[in-house]
Amino acid sequence: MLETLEHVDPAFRADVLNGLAEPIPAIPARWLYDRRGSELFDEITRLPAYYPTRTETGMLEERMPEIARLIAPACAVVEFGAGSATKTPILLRAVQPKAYVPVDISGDYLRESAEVVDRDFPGLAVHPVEADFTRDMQLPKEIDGMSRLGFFPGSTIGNFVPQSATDLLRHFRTTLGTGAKLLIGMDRVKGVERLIAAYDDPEGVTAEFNLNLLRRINRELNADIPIEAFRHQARWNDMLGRIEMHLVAIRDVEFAIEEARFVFRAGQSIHTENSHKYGPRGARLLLLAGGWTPLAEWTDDDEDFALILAEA
Ligand code: AVI
Repeated sequence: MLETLEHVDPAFRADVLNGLAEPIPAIPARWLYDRRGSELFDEITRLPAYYPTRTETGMLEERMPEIARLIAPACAVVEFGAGSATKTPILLRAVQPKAYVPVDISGDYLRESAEVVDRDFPGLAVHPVEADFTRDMQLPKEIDGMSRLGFFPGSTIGNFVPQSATDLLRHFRTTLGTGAKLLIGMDRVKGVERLIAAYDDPEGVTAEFNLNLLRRINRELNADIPIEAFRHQARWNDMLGRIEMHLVAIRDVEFAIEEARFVFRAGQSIHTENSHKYGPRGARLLLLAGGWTPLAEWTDDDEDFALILAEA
């Protein structure tokens, strides 16, 4: 029988083995996004309880003429992330840049979405960059000298703890240069019930998204974690202003990952994601600490989500 051995990312292995050995076990959220994880996240964005994507897209549609007036003239749009099939075209149609630079670590996904933009926007130069945007990176020389707009939608900034979020914003500033602008989406603080529902939906898609991390560990790292011994939990951490996703052991459980053995007591958890929520002051302060001066801010009628335009 022919077995296909999946390529093991050494960084994944190190993050899982080190993270589970910590006094408070935790695995960085970026490992939630294998192919299945990305499909499940896509499904999450369409759930009735998950308001951020719907709200931000609606705001982009409604407020774009006004946003575009403040952005002009942006010759190059640099998107941190591969670009969403719905949000990116709204921005590109309104801003009409000369160049579009999506930056993403996942080459396949990046190329697929860049091809769609290339097809739908004839005359726009598309320069995809396969890179981890949290690390040092080089923008294509074709956009040298062009005025730049960074685009970071989806409240992805919320998945970084404030210290890393500030580092990331500073890094965007260095990458884009002085005088650049940044359009960023940030989820607002709101009632705990709605937040919990958004991260623990009745359909169970977010639970599946979280548990998929254990399936990935079993498959890629030759582990034997009994998936049914863990359950998904979304917690609101009021002190730190964030939703946390955990995988909680529902009974005492022992498992092996390669040669390492782990024991979890019932009730112990693996912390898998943070999603920080910001009030208006907090959001602006974060941008300022990251080297960006807020210029304008838009929210929906319920003030669930904010889009902020800032300048370097
Ligand atoms: C990608 N990120 C902005 C999502 C969020 O809302 O923090 C990830 C997510 N996790 C569970 N649901 C959505």
